[in-house]
Amino acid sequence: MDIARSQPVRRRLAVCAASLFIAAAGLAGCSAHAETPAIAPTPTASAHAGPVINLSSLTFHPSTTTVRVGTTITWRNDEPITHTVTSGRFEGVDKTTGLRSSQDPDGTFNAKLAGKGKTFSFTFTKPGTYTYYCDIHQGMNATITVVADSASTEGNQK
Ligand SMILES: [Cu+2]
Repeated sequence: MDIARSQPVRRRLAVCAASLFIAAAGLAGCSAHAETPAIAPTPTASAHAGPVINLSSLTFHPSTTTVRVGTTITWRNDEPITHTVTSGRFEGVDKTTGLRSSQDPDGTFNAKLAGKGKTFSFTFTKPGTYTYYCDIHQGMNATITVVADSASTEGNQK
């Protein structure tokens, strides 16, 4: 992949792409787990274990995830190559190839998973939309949506 091409050129396209991801996240939740238990009010300030996102076939699985605030997400590298889990904006994702044209880390998290079985966990303490990517592979682009405690979630609660 040509990192040198990573210029912050197409900001408007990126906004569109991010919106699509959000829409996709909402749709995905409708069918994934019909039997999601009701969300009971939880004691505040205690992080709880959330979904595991797998890194395999040069992709984040799933690429869109919605969790409740306070959830800890774990990423696990399932293949014998190095990936990163890097928060930040990515732009210009090609609809056909899935490859982005640029990336811009924001410093919220940045982990290198150097080989199969390596994991990284991060607890999301503020609602919002968090985009992230693998800074090595331009096709690895994903989004976490963190919703307020009172809202429903579509995450794979363990
Ligand atoms: Cu990668």
